[in-house]
Amino acid sequence: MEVIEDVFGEIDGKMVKSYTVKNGAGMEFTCIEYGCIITKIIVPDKDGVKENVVLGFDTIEEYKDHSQYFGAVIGRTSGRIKNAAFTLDGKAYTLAKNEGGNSLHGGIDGFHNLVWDSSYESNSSGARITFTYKSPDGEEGFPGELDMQVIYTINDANELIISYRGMSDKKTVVNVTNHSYFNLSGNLKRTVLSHELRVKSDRFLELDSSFIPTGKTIPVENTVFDFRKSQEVGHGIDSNDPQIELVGGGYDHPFLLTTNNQNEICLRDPESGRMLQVETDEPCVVVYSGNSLETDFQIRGVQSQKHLGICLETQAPPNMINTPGFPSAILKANEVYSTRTKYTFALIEEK
Ligand code: G6D
Repeated sequence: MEVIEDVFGEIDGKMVKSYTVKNGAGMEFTCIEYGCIITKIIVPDKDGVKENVVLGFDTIEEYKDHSQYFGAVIGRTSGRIKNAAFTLDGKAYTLAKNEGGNSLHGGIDGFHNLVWDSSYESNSSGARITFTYKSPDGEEGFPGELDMQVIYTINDANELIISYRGMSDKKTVVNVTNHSYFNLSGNLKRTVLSHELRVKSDRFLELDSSFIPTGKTIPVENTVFDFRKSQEVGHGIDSNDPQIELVGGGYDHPFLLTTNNQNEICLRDPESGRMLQVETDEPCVVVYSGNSLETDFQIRGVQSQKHLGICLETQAPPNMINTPGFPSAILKANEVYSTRTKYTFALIEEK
């Protein structure tokens, strides 16, 4: 499979490489060493027209100036950690505060804002791009020296498999995800409000005024959070559900998954015929409908706007280190952190 290595740009004097993979089924995938960002995923529509289906830029400067984590790896922890603090084995840790008094998405210099080392392999069945980073003990306030790997594998089934692997010399917390904004219309022709979403989830996590889970789970039954059967993303956006209104008219919520590795999530765009199926070994997916996308810049010539993309951030529920009774994303010293999420791009008619 063809892999094109190139120079994407430079940050603080460090060159940032890009990798573009073209498979035999019409998919083209580009990622860069800065934040392991996925900058482009091109797949065909029902008429064979190949167009990009993620929010992304072609320059480092635009990512620095406008990106809200577009396509980036998120870590050490995804979501928010209340008061940017937690206690582990009786020891209190204070994280970088980058959203009011809380920690968001691993802090100011979280994984999204670092230049990773990289390598790639390619053969007739697929291509694999491996990003590595050694996070020093205490980086952004997190304990332990953490060796992290992020691996993107692309094959001829139009599958993107993202595998995360980490090991720390001290007990710590790790909860990594990818923050791609998907838009299956092709080259951002429309918002995602007419996309249809299905999620295998019976309960979602209530958020507080800082968008941090309260620890209470809410059944999706009879709410606009019920995506057990495919529903338009926009069907609940204007509802007066207090949780929809809280986050600015949309979704920004962790959904607890009822299965793993069984096509937990399906996003479809009937107009283009494109479909994205997602399966994961993670317990939860944060569905974020791009509620806070700004309107004062363009993305490859398209004016940014609210709901221009939807994020499907597979992960452990955020802030669980501070919420007893939930999986807490604790990684013991010298144990392996390992998770995997598969994104399959297909056509609605095919399935
Ligand atoms: C907003 O609350 C949301 C987050 O979930 C999202 O990741 C971020 O925008 C980009 O803060």
